[in-house]
Amino acid sequence: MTTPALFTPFTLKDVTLRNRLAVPPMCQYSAVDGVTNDWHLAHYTGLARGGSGLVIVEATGVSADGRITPGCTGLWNDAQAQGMARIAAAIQKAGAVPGIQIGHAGRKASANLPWEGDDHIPANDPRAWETISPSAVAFGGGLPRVPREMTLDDIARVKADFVSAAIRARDAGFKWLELHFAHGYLGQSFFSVHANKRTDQYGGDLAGRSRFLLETLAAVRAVWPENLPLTARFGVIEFDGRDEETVNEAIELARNFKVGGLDLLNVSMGFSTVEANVPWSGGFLAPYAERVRKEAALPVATAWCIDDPKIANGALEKGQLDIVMMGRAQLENPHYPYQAAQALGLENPAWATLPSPYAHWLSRYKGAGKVAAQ
Ligand code: FNR
Ligand code: 536
Repeated sequence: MTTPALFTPFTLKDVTLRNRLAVPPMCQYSAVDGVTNDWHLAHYTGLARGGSGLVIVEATGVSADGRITPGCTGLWNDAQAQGMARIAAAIQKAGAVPGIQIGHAGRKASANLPWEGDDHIPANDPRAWETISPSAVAFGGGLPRVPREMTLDDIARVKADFVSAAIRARDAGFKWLELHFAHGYLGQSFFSVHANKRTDQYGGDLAGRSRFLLETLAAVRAVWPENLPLTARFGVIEFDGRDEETVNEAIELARNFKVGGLDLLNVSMGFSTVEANVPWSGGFLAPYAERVRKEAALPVATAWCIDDPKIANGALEKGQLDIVMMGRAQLENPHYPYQAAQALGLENPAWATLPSPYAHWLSRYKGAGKVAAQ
């Protein structure tokens, strides 16, 4: 049989993924002072040995105030980088490409863990910290705190923090970097008309609202190796009733990302307003990813509710996507890629890329009843 598209390799720059299934970044809220621990090591190793081609480590703060919650990981000091180096090595040993997402949470920072409320920590709580955003406009809902409007010095500082975190990610051994410009955090807030009311060069028209994103990309591109993929996650749509305009602007930004050296866009949603009305259903973001892929000529990935291997494979075969990200399905079952392969008629596709302690025995006894005598 011909290999289903989901299990064909994907090459971007000097990096080849063993298949087109990826683990998207997913916060574990389990770090202390931004430093990873045994939980993260076991979690990411398990996901990588499950067979996905790419494992992207969770949203990692470029600074202490850039974390979403006190349990989020960071990359602003060497202790954090050392922990991350162990994770990158473990992912690679298990045959997946190690990636990491770095970001700043902006006005959604300083929040309680999801299972402890998912809302802002009260400003007078000693665990809280000041939140910053392009404008002094709150997100609302459970995140009502009004952020401080960023000064030009704040903007320069955050860009420099992205650069330092990218250098630490590079030196820790990650081969794929994703800038978190999505989900209503700081990057998305600069782009969003809901969050950005600035009247200076970082607000206003599309060029103004794109400036922080493009300048951050340029600064990171200068330190991230040219031969390794530099990608971003970005919300191209808000589902807020002005979607055509937002998607058209997002495609224009994607073209400029490409000019600025971006290698792939992980197409997501903006989550910049509590008024959003998201049409959840299997693969519902794929048509928007396809538009970016065709109209901006950028490779794309997307996630969100694609847990059926046939839908995933179909989106690839139709040319809508280059990579499919599956989050919750792989939390539920870290061996999901093997089962997806079997569902598509392929048996054990990732054996060859597993580390020897597994690959030797599995391939040796394939078809020999698995208990063959020497
Ligand atoms: C997420 N998501 C997410 N997204 C992101 O860009 N950075 C992150 O750190 C996180 N953290 C996170 C934690 C947890 C526990 C979940 C479930 C989700 C969103 C995630 O990457 C993915 O887009 C969604 O889960 C949708 O994909 P699935 O789960 O429908 O395949
Ligand atoms: C998805 N999430 C994204 C996160 C963290 C938690 C949940 C991230 O990008 N770090 C999500 C965002 C907004 C609304 C619903 C779900």
